[in-house]
Amino acid sequence: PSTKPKILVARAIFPEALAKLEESFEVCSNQSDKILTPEELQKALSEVEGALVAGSERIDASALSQATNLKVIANISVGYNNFDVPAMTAAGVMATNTPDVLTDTTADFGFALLMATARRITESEHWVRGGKWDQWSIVNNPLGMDLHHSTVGIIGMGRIGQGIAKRGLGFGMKVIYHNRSHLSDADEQACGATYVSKEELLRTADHVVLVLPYTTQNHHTIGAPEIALMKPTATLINIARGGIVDDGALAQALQEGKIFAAGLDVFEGEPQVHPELLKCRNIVLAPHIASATEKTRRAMVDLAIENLCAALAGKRPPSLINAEVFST
Ligand code: 8YV
Repeated sequence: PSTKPKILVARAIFPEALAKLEESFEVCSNQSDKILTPEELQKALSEVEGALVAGSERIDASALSQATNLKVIANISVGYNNFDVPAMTAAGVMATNTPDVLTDTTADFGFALLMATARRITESEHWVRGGKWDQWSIVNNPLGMDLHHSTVGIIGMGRIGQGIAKRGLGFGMKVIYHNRSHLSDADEQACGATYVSKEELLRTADHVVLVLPYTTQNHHTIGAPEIALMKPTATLINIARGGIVDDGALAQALQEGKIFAAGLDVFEGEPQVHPELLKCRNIVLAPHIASATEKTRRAMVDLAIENLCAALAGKRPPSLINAEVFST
C-alpha cells in the first residue's frame, strides 16, 4: 500500500498539475465534467487528508461528517460561498481560496461584459448573422449607451471592484461605490471612487456593476424594488454570484424596458438559466467565465495546490480563510 497521503481532486484540472500531484500524493480524482453527488463527495472526503474542489462542491457538516483524517479543502475559486466555514472550522479542516491571481482577469471581463452590454455587441452580431443588415442607418442601427464620461456604480468594492473602478477611470467615468465598509482614503483616491448609499448608487449610476460576495444577507441584493430605483437607460452587470440578483424580477424588468440592458456571467441555479432571461433581447449572457483565461486558470490551480501542500506539510497555507483552525 502507498505511504503517500491520499487526496481528492474533485474537478478536472490541467494534466500537468495532476501529474505533479501524483508525484507526492495518492490521488483520487474525478476528471470528468460531472460533479460528484453529495453522497460521492461525503464518501470521497472520508478517505482523504486533503481535497481540491471548485465552486460547485458544497462543503458543509454533512459532507464532512465522516471525514476523520481531512485537514484541508482548497477551493479553486476566490468566492467560497460553497463553504460552510464554521462547519469546516468545527471539523478542524482548513479552508483556502484563490484571491489575487484572478483579480485583473476578472475585472477585464467585467469591463468587456459592460461594453458588450451597453453597446449591444451580441445583439448586433445576431443582427448581422440573421441577415438583417441591409443598410448603414443613422437611426435603425442597434443604438447603445456610452461608457465614456458616464457614471459607473460598483456594489462590492473588494479587489475586483477596485479593478473595475480603475478601468472606469481610464474611460473618463465617474466612479461611485457601495460596500459594507469604506475604502481607506488612499484606496478611494487610487480608484477615484466616492462612497454612496446603495439607494443613491442605484438612482444615479448609468451602469451598475455587481462584484460582491454571495452571503445569506446578500441574497437578492438586486430585486424588483432595487431595479425600480435604476434609470430606464441604465445597464446592470453581474459578475459576482447567482442569487445576488433576482433573475425572475430582472427578466421582467428587461422585458418591460424598466432598464436598458443587462450583462450576466452568473445565474441563480446555474448552469440552468431562468427561461424568461433567455427570451430577452437586451441581454448578454456568459457561462461563468470571468476568470477564464488559460494563464489565470493555471494560476488558480497552482495556488490551490500550494495551499493544499502547505496545509498537509503542517504549514500555514498562503490563502487560509479560517485562520483560527490552523493553531488547533
Ligand atoms: C471560478 C469564480 O472559476 O473565483 C471565483 O469566485 O467565480 C470563478 O473564478 C468558479 O467559482 C469555479 O470555481
